[in-house]
Amino acid sequence: MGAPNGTDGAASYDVIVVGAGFAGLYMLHSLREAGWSARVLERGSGVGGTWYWNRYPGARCDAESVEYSYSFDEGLQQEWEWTERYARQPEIRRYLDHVADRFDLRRDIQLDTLVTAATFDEQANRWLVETEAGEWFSCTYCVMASGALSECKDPPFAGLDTFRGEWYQTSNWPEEGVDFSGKRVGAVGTGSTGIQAIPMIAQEAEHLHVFQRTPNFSIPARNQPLDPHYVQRIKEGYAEHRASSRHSPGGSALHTLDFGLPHYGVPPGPVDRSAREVPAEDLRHEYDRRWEYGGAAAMLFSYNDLMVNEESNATIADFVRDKIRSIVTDPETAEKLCPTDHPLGTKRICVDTDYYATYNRSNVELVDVRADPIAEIVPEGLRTESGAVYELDAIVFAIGFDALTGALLNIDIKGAGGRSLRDAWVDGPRTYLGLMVDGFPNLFTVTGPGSPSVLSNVVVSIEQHVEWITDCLGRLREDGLDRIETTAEAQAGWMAHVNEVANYTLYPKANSWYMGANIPGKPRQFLPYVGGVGAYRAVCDEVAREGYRGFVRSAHAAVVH
Ligand code: NA7
Repeated sequence: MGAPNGTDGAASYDVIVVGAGFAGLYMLHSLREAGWSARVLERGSGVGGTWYWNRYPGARCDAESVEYSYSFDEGLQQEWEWTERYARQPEIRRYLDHVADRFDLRRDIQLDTLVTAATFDEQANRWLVETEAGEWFSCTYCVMASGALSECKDPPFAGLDTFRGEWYQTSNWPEEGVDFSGKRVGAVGTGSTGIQAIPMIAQEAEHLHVFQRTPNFSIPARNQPLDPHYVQRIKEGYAEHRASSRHSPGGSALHTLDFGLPHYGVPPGPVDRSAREVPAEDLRHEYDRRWEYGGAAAMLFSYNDLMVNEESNATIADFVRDKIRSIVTDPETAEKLCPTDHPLGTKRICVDTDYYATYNRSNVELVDVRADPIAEIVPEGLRTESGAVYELDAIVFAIGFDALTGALLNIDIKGAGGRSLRDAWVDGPRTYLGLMVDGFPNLFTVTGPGSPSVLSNVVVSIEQHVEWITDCLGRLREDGLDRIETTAEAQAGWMAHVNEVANYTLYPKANSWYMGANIPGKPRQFLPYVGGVGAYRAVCDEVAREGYRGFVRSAHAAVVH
């Protein structure tokens, strides 16, 4: 312990992995299989990452369970039984616990360990990783598997400490749960999280005020228990199915199936046509079919120009607004729930169960805090700028995350020449392929900014990154090398490409967390790579085949102090 000026005394590994979620668990397994010594440092008291922390009522994945799961082990994917079309948080957590046990991962995972700093010692060619408890670890390679949506926003409201009731953050929910019966509850935030939690809290609370700043588009999930025959057919073709997902735009291949869920039929696939060419009646019929099928992918991947042409996008946005008006009985509330400030899909589209219908309940009230912003929290509840006071016994904050960069910048990372990542990214993140940052040798990011990450079925993207990194380290070892870094030119070229592709789409038109717009002062930049999972994989594979184009590989182990 405690050797800030060198590696003496620090526990030494080939690789330190930060985070034990989907990414960290597979990274550890993959590294071990390749013969590396590795240690995973995880701040939670259990494995699971996102799925460890987000235990709020209604927490559920909005990608389908048969696809939102690992594909790297045929035995695992055959033996695990998902019970619902969209898995609930406790089920995903059980799955990740099972994975940790099945592959004997726990002995190399250190829980309750918050990484606070990582410093590259150029001469020793080693990273020194420091934890909050003052422990030190030394490693040749460091992999940040710290999550794209893991750094939650703290409530920024004055007076919170004076509140007489209880308040909760969805992303740090009490393990034992919360009983809202008989309580007057306020919910702040109507993104994917709020939209899942609100219908559940409404069923329990005496009264629920929803404080909405910006309405979001939400599509019905149409969740259901999984039919055993459907699962059996998926499992029979799992290997091919997963291969198709890896080369698809979004990491999902459900639309390639010729069978589907009972009652919902064959998943609707993309239509290779502009929505502008389709007569209004046919459009409505097609969108209706997809609305009934449920889920975001069926809606977003319908006509081929929805995400690049505003006129086309307006056809689907109008359709969803009409649905909202048809579900919500009070016309004024319905209008407040209709998003009008961004094209559909440019903010992360939500997937819900009975979200809009919840506003028909007599114990639920929508408060527009765009028109009358939250001024402060007061002992008895929440006060808006107009002076209105909403009396509350509990407040639930579902106000989002410092996405993609938050978890990385929370660690004091210092690379070559003592340069900090915070300085390097002061104008926004710069990476090569979302995998490495110029000036930070031997430091990898899993699903980092500049990679498909949150714009994909993220488990597919995680597996791709983990396998690419393990192959990369293996090639270094085979070639007698122990250092890899990217170049300023390669990084600039990749960032130009990331921006060019984003600017071709409608995504930059929204004040979304994809753009960093949800964090005051965060530079505006489209953070993930929108070129698609399959295309991105092809680039990464080609880079490796061409001797790691855009990277410099070298040997440093011989340097002795
Ligand atoms: P999101 O999508 O960032 O949503 C956060 C919500 O909280 C959104 O409605 C925000 O309104 C609202 N918010 C944030 N700050 C405030 C303040 N200060 N006052 C009022 N309202 C506020 O986060 P989620 O957790 O729902 O979803 C994140 C992702 O996690 C999700 O897409 C899935 O991939 C999993 P705003 O839009 O900023 O006006």
